[in-house]
Amino acid sequence: MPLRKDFLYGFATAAAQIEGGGKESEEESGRGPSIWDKFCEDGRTLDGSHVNRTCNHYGMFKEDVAMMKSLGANSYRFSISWPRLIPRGGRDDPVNEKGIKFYNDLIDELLAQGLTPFATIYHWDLPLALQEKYDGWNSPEVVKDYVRYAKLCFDSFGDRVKNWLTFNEPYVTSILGHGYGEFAPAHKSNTEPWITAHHQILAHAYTVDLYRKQYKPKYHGQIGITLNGDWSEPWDETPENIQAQEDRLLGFIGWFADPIYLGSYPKVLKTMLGNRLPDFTEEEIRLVKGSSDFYGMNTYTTTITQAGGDDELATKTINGHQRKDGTWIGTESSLKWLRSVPWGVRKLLNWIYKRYQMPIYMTENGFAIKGESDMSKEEALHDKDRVDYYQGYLENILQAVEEDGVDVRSYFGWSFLDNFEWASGLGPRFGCVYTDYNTFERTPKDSAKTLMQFFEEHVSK
Ligand code: PNW
Repeated sequence: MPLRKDFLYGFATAAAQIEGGGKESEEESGRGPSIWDKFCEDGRTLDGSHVNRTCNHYGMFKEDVAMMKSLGANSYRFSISWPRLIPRGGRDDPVNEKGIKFYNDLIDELLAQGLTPFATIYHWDLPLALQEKYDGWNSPEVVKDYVRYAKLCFDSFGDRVKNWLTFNEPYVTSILGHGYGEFAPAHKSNTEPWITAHHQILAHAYTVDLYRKQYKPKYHGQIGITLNGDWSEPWDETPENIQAQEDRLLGFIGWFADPIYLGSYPKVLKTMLGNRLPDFTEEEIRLVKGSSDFYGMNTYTTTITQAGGDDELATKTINGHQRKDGTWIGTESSLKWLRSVPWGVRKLLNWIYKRYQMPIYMTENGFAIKGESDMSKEEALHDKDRVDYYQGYLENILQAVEEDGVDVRSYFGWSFLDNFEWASGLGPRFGCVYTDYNTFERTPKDSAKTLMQFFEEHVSK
């Protein structure tokens, strides 16, 4: 059985990582600062780079859409920037009409070229004013402001965007942004991750409720959330390591997916975290349970879990020791977590499909090659490690669909362009298309062709 006729495929990006716009453009475009502007201005990016200057997608979106089209994509996953639409972010704050126009133009261009828009409402760029006003995701106030922002998105773009993601990877916001302090807003805490996650889940649920009641009946779109999750293999077959592996998957993926698809946080989290894990009221859980029309999945790698980890953020068994196999191909040292492990994606797809029983939209998967930023452009265009990564992952995804019966409905490679890789700056290059950061010239790499050729061959006509 080949992939579904209506399978969506293409590339994924996020606003803060690609829009930039060159010198002074933010003032001209009216975008407000996000927590990532402050993160950059505080000198926290590895190479000193700034979200203000990335790929100039803001000025070049037409060329970008044309390139995606010429490569053969049938869909595009992008994110909408909250501070571009509402510079100060709050529910009573003014709207930036230039921001609305930018996304209208992008969406119209996509549709004119025959690409299906797949929009993420929140991909990490919280308006800075909300961080300063009430401590951002730590405050329940953010839920109301988020819902108003989402409503503006539906009112402005809902007639043309039929595929919505409320949040990208709330795990990363909570653990890296509010636990380890490696991402904006750079808080180090062993209580904030669970509070900020809780507020993201509630904001998601209220937004989905709003969409289903007010927009779905007229627009017939679908809405869900996308969660990151990586497979983990037990260190050995002893009961303690098998238990540690299961706890790892539940503490990582189940933390969000269990309440959303099954109606409560995993027991292991409650046991381990005690009162650090907030409770949902009965009314809230009625909204949270079943609040995603599909399972949105971002995945990159695999680990091996050994019981008895020492993660001070949670407790020992939630994370366990996360080990790697020395033969797995790695990437830049700033991305320690990323290894190419193609067989892991098939196991993960099966685990997710069995536990949550939802159609799966793969919304991110990709690789950055070690040393790519030091390569000449010519070298970087022949990105063999990335081609191998994609071929390996895609074969395993196909097996999960054809042999195991997993219902996969989309695949977006991360990423379209080399772009701003958050705290790592412009160093790691995840793009299937090469970005020259001086001229903003784009050139497709071999992997862009590999990826699109695969779908050309395997999607039913
Ligand atoms: C995802 N980790 O982020 C994001 O959705 C993208 O914006 C990002 O560029 C891409 O993956 C590549 O990193 C992650 O530390 C960031 O495990 C960090 C982790 C996982 C995902």
